[in-house]
Amino acid sequence: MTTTQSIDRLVRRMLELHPRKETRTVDDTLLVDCIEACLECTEVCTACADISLAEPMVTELVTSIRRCLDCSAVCRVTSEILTRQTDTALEVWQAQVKDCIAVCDACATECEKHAAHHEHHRICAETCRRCEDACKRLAQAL
Ligand code: CU1
Ligand code: CU1
Ligand code: CU1
Ligand code: CU1
Repeated sequence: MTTTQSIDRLVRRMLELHPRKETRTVDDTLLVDCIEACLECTEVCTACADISLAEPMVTELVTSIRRCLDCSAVCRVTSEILTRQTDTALEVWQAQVKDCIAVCDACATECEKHAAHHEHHRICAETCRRCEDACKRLAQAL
């Protein structure tokens, strides 16, 4: 039997299986929320950039494509680095999350400009804002 697990349950389960989970100083929910938001942002920004490439007005979307590609790359790496729990260097987490806040804000700001005429930009901007918020909440706890 195959069961589809929601991504937040899987992320939470894998964190629980870490042998050193008792030594973790960061609240699990903040961590899970941030990893999940980053994974969503990676997916949505990748799709947003790709959809933009196929739009007839693509030359007007160059900046948003660039922002989305940067955002998806940084969010992907953030989700990976936050997933790793063995011998965490907190200063690396802090720097990574700060970078993620910056790219998400830059991407959302650009995609918001196109949100009124493109649904994919509206979804992308909202997803990036959610990720920015989750990263900020985690940053305060680091
Ligand atoms: Cu993020
Ligand atoms: Cu984005
Ligand atoms: Cu976008
Ligand atoms: Cu993003």
